Amino acid sequence: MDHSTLKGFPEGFFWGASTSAYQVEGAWDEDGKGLSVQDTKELIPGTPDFKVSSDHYHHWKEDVALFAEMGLKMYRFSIAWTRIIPDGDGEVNRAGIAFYRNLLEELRKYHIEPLVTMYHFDLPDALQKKGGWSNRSTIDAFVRFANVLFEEFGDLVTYWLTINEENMMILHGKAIGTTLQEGEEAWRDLYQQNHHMLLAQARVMKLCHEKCPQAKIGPAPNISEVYAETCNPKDVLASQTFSAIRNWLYLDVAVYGRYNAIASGYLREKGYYPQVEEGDWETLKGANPDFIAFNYYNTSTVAACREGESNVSARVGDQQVSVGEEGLYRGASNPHLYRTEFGWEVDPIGFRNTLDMVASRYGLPIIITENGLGARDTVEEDGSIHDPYRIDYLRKHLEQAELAIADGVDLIGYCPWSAIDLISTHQGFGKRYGFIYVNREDDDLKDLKRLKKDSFYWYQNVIRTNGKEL
Ligand code: BGP
Repeated sequence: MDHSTLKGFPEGFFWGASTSAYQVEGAWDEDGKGLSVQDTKELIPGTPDFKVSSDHYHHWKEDVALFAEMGLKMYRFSIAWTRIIPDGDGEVNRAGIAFYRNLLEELRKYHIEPLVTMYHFDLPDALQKKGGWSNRSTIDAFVRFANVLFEEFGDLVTYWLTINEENMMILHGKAIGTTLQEGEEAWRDLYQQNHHMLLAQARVMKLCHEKCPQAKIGPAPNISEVYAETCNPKDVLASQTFSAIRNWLYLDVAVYGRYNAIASGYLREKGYYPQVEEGDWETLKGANPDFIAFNYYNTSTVAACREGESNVSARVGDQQVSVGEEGLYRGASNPHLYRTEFGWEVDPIGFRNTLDMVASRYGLPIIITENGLGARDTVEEDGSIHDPYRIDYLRKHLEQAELAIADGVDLIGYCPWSAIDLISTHQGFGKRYGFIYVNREDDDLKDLKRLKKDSFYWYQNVIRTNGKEL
């Protein structure tokens, strides 16, 4: 809809930025930290390990000062489970607690609201060796870990996120490290893992409300509008099916405590429906999230399968991962969108569509926890970094966010990916997302110096003007 006037961004809007522990911290085995699945997984050839990452563990003070200079009102980061409980369910590591307390106090010093993800792709390897999320006892381990977080940091954290991109961990289990298997057995197992994560999430949300009544907690999946390639009803059906499997399976459980009907039909048809134990539905219904957080990079476009062809990526354009299912949907390209140098489609209006859709379905406040452009940056001789392509991407998405607010979406925060350069999940350090450049390459750690990109100054002004100047 067109709006005669825009409301602008609300007072107190959380202008933020995001990172995750294993992609930014480094210090992979320091101060008692245990190994996570990210430390032990087989690396994609040509990509670096996560031993040093951006070395934030040793630069956190300097980094937070830069976040404050940029004007951040919120910083979304994750706590490494393996720093707090190195083997996942044993002794608590005081050095890990101290690191995050210091970080949180530093953020508070600058009036930056922390938004803490409890688990971002880095399951303790010791738990993985016992079956990881396939093993129901991992639910108890996660609840225990969350309990430690509420007790140790409850005085410093108001906004919590449970699990980052659970849907991507299921749909791209091999790339993210959730599974090593392939084929039907892998899918059956992944949907059982999913059920366990959903239960773990629900129990942690309930625990949060009991232990920290002033706190707010939400899920953090990756959500995107799924377009039908044409208005052929068969293509529309395919897009609805894929959206149920990709989006609503996760959010419907998080908010309503029930499996989405179409996703259930799919799971039953394929023989992937998980084992549900007595009391599970009650547990799922007890979650009651306070807000929805989601990551948004792009949309998907699908069509009905034709002659058995099938290829669609849940993150369309990401050439490394491509899935599709015969009899359900196949990938289609969208002629209205352009792609980044890494092949990701860019769809700012799709962002508004997705915001509108999530707001209409769930009626909860929304925080965007990731959105951004991965690109190769060049440092000029004088140390400046001109990244107009990143500014352009973010500006276009913020314009759409403002329109979504006018549409009626209760958007309370925007945390683009990423606050500072870090390692991509599977495409190395050269694929940069940050407002702050970190001087290292994939195979050369250099001096890890921090440099402000043009986008740093641009975002600083956006925040200063509360989004009036984009
Ligand atoms: C999301 C993850 C992040 C981040 C981002 C960018 O899926 O939550 O951890 O990495 O995508 O993706 P990539 O690093 O693959 O470019």
